[in-house]
Amino acid sequence: MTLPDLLAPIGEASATTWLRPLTSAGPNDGDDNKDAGGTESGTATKTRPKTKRPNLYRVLLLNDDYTPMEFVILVLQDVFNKSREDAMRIMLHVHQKGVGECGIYPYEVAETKVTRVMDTARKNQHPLQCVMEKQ
Ligand code: TYC
Repeated sequence: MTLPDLLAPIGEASATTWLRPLTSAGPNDGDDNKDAGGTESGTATKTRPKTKRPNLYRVLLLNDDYTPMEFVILVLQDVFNKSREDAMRIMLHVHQKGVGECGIYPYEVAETKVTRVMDTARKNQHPLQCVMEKQ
């Protein structure tokens, strides 16, 4: 299995994920068909309130044959604030599948976590790789 194959299911989320349903528009019900008194008038069209897609990034850990399992678990606990149990589960997932998600964060948080993983791996002479991808 190649890296692109492994990453494929984690690709772009559909744009429709971010469209609010027309029938539940929130506090302002999004119905522009009312006059000042709230009475229905005009043509039956609805508008979607503007929703901004947050710029979130998925931080992924990649498998290799040399980094000790215990080191990966400690990195997941330290950098990603995982419990020992979650860290073990994620490490084993990466070990078996080749890649796994450590978390989803705004750009600068994700970047800092990737840097911390790569720095600590290099200092300890492990080939562990960590990457981020736009969600
Ligand atoms: N495959 C490594 C081993 O057998 C363990 C490992 C797990 C390495 C996860 C990297 O991201 C990783 N020692």
